[in-house]
Amino acid sequence: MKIYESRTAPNPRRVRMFLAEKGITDIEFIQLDLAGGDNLKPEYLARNPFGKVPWLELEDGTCISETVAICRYFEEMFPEPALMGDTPLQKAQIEMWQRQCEIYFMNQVGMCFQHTTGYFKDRMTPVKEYGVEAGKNAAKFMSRIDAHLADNVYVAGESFSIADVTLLCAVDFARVVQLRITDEHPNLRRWHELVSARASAQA
Ligand SMILES: N[C@@H](CCC(=O)N[C@@H](CS)C(=O)NCC(=O)O)C(=O)O
Repeated sequence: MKIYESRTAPNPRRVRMFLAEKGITDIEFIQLDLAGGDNLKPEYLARNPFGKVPWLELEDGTCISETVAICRYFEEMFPEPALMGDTPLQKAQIEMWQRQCEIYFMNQVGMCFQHTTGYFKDRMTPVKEYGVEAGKNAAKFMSRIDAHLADNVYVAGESFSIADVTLLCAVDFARVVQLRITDEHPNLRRWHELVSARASAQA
């Protein structure tokens, strides 16, 4: 199996961390230069039409893109430790938090980055005001999740899950747009120290 990715990008880090939690090592990682547009080369678009990393290529050539879809594949193939829930209720709660962290925080951080820095201006039209607004949305989320973490050890409750993976990778990436954990986020800080101490956070 191969994973096409970029070492510094936040979505590939989510997959690497997920795999590290499961102890899956038998994978070849292929690095693409995103700024240089490697991911948009015709030979890659033929296999991964949306051109985003990460994507997984199986031995038979089947390609799976989307971080959570890749994680779902590995969760089904290697169920232990469960990172997407065991019971129907846990599965629903983890998916709920995972999506909230992704949609209302990670994607907002991404839009803030792309639209305020113009990093991908060769392939999109940056709209600065949109980026600034996205940054404000991301900042609001940090306060909301801080309040939630006052009563929860991990994002989805008592157990570490894919929701923590998404939030950690997004919080760490948010530094590129000067969004940082401050004294106004004591619970988020406690959670960040806890999750960053896991070996998988180095993946
Ligand atoms: N929804 C996708 C998002 C993937 C994504 O946006 N990847 C970024 C890197 S973190 C990328 O490939 N950017 C290159 C580009 O947009 O050309 C996922 O969850 O995997």
